[in-house]
Amino acid sequence: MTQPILVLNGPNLNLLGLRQPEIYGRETLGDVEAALGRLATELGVGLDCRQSNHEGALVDWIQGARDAAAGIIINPGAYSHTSVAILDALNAFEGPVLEVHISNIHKREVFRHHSFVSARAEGVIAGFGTEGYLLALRRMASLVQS
Ligand code: CA2
Repeated sequence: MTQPILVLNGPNLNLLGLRQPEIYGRETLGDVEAALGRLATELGVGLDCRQSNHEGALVDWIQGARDAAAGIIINPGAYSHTSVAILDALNAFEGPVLEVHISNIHKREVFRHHSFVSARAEGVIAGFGTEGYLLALRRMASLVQS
Protein backbone atom coordinates (compact mmCIF):
# COMPACT_ATOMS: atom_id res chain seq x y z
CA MET A 1 0.00 0.00 0.00
CA THR A 2 1.20 3.54 -0.78
CA GLN A 3 1.24 6.35 1.75
CA PRO A 4 -2.23 7.39 2.99
CA ILE A 5 -4.40 10.05 1.41
CA LEU A 6 -4.86 13.04 3.67
CA VAL A 7 -8.43 14.42 3.81
CA LEU A 8 -8.53 17.91 5.30
CA ASN A 9 -11.61 19.88 6.28
CA GLY A 10 -11.40 23.53 7.28
CA PRO A 11 -13.36 25.85 9.55
CA ASN A 12 -16.93 25.12 10.62
CA LEU A 13 -17.09 21.82 8.74
CA ASN A 14 -17.28 20.14 12.16
CA LEU A 15 -20.85 21.53 12.18
CA LEU A 16 -21.85 19.47 9.15
CA GLY A 17 -25.28 17.90 9.59
CA LEU A 18 -25.97 20.02 12.68
CA ARG A 19 -26.81 23.38 11.03
CA GLN A 20 -27.91 24.68 7.58
CA PRO A 21 -28.95 21.25 6.16
CA GLU A 22 -30.53 23.05 3.17
CA ILE A 23 -27.00 24.02 2.03
CA TYR A 24 -24.73 21.32 3.45
CA GLY A 25 -27.04 18.30 3.86
CA ARG A 26 -27.83 16.11 6.85
CA GLU A 27 -24.71 13.96 7.06
CA THR A 28 -22.31 14.75 9.88
CA LEU A 29 -18.56 14.98 9.35
CA GLY A 30 -18.32 11.68 11.23
CA ASP A 31 -20.72 10.10 8.71
CA VAL A 32 -18.65 11.45 5.81
CA GLU A 33 -15.38 10.21 7.30
CA ALA A 34 -16.89 6.78 7.98
CA ALA A 35 -18.09 6.51 4.36
CA LEU A 36 -14.65 7.61 3.15
CA GLY A 37 -13.06 4.95 5.35
CA ARG A 38 -15.25 2.21 3.84
CA LEU A 39 -14.48 3.38 0.31
CA ALA A 40 -10.76 3.62 1.05
CA THR A 41 -10.78 -0.03 2.17
CA GLU A 42 -12.61 -1.00 -1.02
CA LEU A 43 -10.11 0.94 -3.14
CA GLY A 44 -7.07 -0.37 -1.24
CA VAL A 45 -5.80 3.04 -0.10
CA GLY A 46 -4.95 4.35 3.35
CA LEU A 47 -6.75 7.38 4.75
CA ASP A 48 -6.03 10.09 7.31
CA CYS A 49 -8.98 12.46 7.95
CA ARG A 50 -8.56 15.70 9.91
CA GLN A 51 -10.57 18.88 10.55
CA SER A 52 -9.52 22.18 12.07
CA ASN A 53 -11.00 25.63 12.54
CA HIS A 54 -7.45 27.07 12.55
CA GLU A 55 -5.54 28.13 9.44
CA GLY A 56 -2.13 27.41 11.02
CA ALA A 57 -3.14 23.86 11.95
CA LEU A 58 -4.16 23.20 8.34
CA VAL A 59 -0.83 24.66 7.13
CA ASP A 60 1.10 22.46 9.61
CA TRP A 61 -0.74 19.33 8.45
CA ILE A 62 -0.13 20.14 4.78
CA GLN A 63 3.57 20.64 5.53
CA GLY A 64 3.62 17.35 7.45
CA ALA A 65 2.08 15.59 4.45
CA ARG A 66 5.21 16.26 2.36
CA ASP A 67 6.80 12.97 3.35
CA ALA A 68 3.76 11.24 4.82
CA ALA A 69 0.84 11.40 2.35
CA ALA A 70 0.41 10.31 -1.26
CA GLY A 71 -2.17 13.02 -2.01
CA ILE A 72 -4.38 15.61 -0.36
CA ILE A 73 -8.16 16.06 -0.64
CA ILE A 74 -9.08 19.38 0.90
CA ASN A 75 -12.22 21.34 1.63
CA PRO A 76 -10.65 24.52 2.99
CA GLY A 77 -14.08 25.97 3.88
CA ALA A 78 -14.02 29.77 4.02
CA TYR A 79 -10.20 29.74 3.85
CA SER A 80 -10.62 28.77 0.18
CA HIS A 81 -11.50 32.38 -0.50
CA THR A 82 -8.88 34.05 1.69
CA SER A 83 -5.83 31.91 2.38
CA VAL A 84 -2.59 32.45 0.48
CA ALA A 85 -0.91 30.57 3.37
CA ILE A 86 -2.81 27.37 2.55
CA LEU A 87 -2.03 27.81 -1.17
CA ASP A 88 1.69 28.29 -0.37
CA ALA A 89 1.71 25.15 1.79
CA LEU A 90 -0.02 23.14 -0.96
CA ASN A 91 2.49 24.45 -3.50
CA ALA A 92 5.28 22.93 -1.36
CA PHE A 93 3.54 19.52 -1.48
CA GLU A 94 4.54 17.42 -4.48
CA GLY A 95 1.64 14.96 -4.73
CA PRO A 96 -1.83 15.48 -6.25
CA VAL A 97 -4.32 17.84 -4.62
CA LEU A 98 -8.09 17.71 -5.10
CA GLU A 99 -10.41 20.45 -3.82
CA VAL A 100 -13.93 19.67 -2.64
CA HIS A 101 -16.83 21.99 -1.90
CA ILE A 102 -20.12 20.56 -0.72
CA SER A 103 -22.10 23.46 -2.15
CA ASN A 104 -21.77 24.95 -5.62
CA ILE A 105 -19.67 27.98 -4.69
CA HIS A 106 -20.32 29.50 -8.15
CA LYS A 107 -24.07 29.63 -7.49
CA ARG A 108 -23.59 31.47 -4.20
CA GLU A 109 -22.31 34.93 -3.16
CA VAL A 110 -19.67 36.48 -5.42
CA PHE A 111 -17.07 36.37 -2.63
CA ARG A 112 -17.23 32.54 -2.77
CA HIS A 113 -16.58 32.35 -6.51
CA HIS A 114 -12.79 32.58 -6.23
CA SER A 115 -10.71 29.95 -4.46
CA PHE A 116 -6.95 30.41 -3.99
CA VAL A 117 -6.60 26.63 -3.68
CA SER A 118 -8.01 25.96 -7.17
CA ALA A 119 -4.80 27.32 -8.73
CA ARG A 120 -2.97 24.35 -7.20
CA ALA A 121 -5.61 21.61 -7.42
CA GLU A 122 -5.54 18.93 -10.10
CA GLY A 123 -9.33 18.95 -9.91
CA VAL A 124 -12.21 20.69 -8.15
CA ILE A 125 -15.59 19.25 -7.18
CA ALA A 126 -18.34 21.67 -6.12
CA GLY A 127 -22.06 21.23 -5.61
CA PHE A 128 -22.19 17.42 -5.38
CA GLY A 129 -23.04 17.51 -1.68
CA THR A 130 -21.03 15.27 0.61
CA GLU A 131 -20.87 12.71 -2.23
CA GLY A 132 -18.17 14.98 -3.65
CA TYR A 133 -15.70 13.64 -1.07
CA LEU A 134 -16.30 10.07 -2.28
CA LEU A 135 -15.90 11.09 -5.92
CA ALA A 136 -12.67 12.87 -5.03
CA LEU A 137 -11.38 9.79 -3.21
CA ARG A 138 -12.07 7.59 -6.25
CA ARG A 139 -10.17 10.03 -8.47
CA MET A 140 -7.33 10.36 -5.95
CA ALA A 141 -6.98 6.58 -5.71
CA SER A 142 -6.56 6.34 -9.46
CA LEU A 143 -4.06 9.24 -9.45
CA VAL A 144 -1.87 7.74 -6.72
CA GLN A 145 -2.14 4.14 -7.94
CA SER A 146 -1.23 4.88 -11.58
O1 CA2 B 1 -19.40 24.31 0.09
C1 CA2 B 1 -18.41 24.13 0.80
O2 CA2 B 1 -17.97 23.01 1.08
C2 CA2 B 1 -17.71 25.32 1.46
O3 CA2 B 1 -16.30 25.08 1.42
C3 CA2 B 1 -18.21 25.38 2.87
C4 CA2 B 1 -17.71 26.60 3.65
C5 CA2 B 1 -17.95 27.88 2.85
O4 CA2 B 1 -17.36 28.98 3.53
C6 CA2 B 1 -17.39 27.79 1.46
O5 CA2 B 1 -17.68 28.98 0.77
C7 CA2 B 1 -17.97 26.62 0.71
C8 CA2 B 1 -18.44 26.72 4.97
C9 CA2 B 1 -18.40 25.52 5.81
C10 CA2 B 1 -19.38 25.71 6.91
O6 CA2 B 1 -19.95 24.46 7.17
C11 CA2 B 1 -21.08 24.44 7.90
C12 CA2 B 1 -21.75 23.26 7.92
C13 CA2 B 1 -22.91 23.15 8.64
C14 CA2 B 1 -23.38 24.24 9.33
C15 CA2 B 1 -22.71 25.43 9.32
C16 CA2 B 1 -21.55 25.53 8.60
